[in-house]
Amino acid sequence: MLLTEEAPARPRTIDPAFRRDILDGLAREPKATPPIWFYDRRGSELFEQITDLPEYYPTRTETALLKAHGLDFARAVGEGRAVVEFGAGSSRKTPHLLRAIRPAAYVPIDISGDFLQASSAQLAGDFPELPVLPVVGDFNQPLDLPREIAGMPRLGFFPGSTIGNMEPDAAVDLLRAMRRLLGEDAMLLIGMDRIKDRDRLIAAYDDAQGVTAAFNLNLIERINRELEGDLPVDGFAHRAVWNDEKARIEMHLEAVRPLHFHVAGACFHMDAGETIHTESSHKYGTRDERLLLRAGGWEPVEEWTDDEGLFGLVLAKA
Ligand code: AVI
Repeated sequence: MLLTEEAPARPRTIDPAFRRDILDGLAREPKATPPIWFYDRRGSELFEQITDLPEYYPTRTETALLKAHGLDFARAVGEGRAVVEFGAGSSRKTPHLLRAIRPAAYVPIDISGDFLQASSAQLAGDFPELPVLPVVGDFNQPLDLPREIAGMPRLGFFPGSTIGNMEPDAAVDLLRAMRRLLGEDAMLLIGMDRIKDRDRLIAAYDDAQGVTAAFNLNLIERINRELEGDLPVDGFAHRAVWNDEKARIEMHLEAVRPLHFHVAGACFHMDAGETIHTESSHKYGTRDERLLLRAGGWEPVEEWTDDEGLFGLVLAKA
């Protein structure tokens, strides 16, 4: 049962937030741009391909955990909650959770209206009794939940270790905002990628087929297309680096020669070897996970992980 309002028409003009973030990011020392801008249509397709790569263990491992522990979730969470998924994307993992806990409603939140409509329609077909109430929006900004779930206890679902793409301060702010949005009796099921062998981590972000490189370089093409840029795509190389001090994989676009280019009328220069830092993907020890959740106002109650301890699914309560 898909309950939705018509999606607003997509603006054809330059997105002012994209323009501002890219111009600010390129003017910064060192250059750094927020990872949200990877996800245009092409970027979202490339990300879907990444999730199937042999080197990219997170999606496969988390999906196996969701499939294996349905009875545990049902016991720990109970039936009749409204599931609110943050950044629902293609929602490929969600059916395993919905089947296990039989919620009273499902509220997927995503910034991409097209993607959300398609995946919500698919889920509504697979779960005909379940009210599916999509919300188009940025979950980093204040949001309203649909009136239909007023009074229902909620379970927030934030899979994929998307929390890891945020700086620790921003991650804490988001967890607090989720706590406020979901209310007093809420629970949160969150995927958190674990610290592990450095080579395995780097391979996951620099795969042999070059899909992650294409995903990173697509940002250059998007800037050229949408912001009147003239960055030479062959002037940049994809780099994935493990930053041990900050326990994170960093993706960079490195200038392979001195570069001069323009974006939205502004001129930029890069020396050979200089980089644009395009994404951080933080990884967590078990203690880090608990500390982060507590700082965000959540008390961890249970955790499931795979045999190798690659990835954790943590259940927390408000
Ligand atoms: C979406 N996010 C959790 C992915 C990650 O693993 O940090 C994005 C990604 N970047 C490169 N590969 C995947």
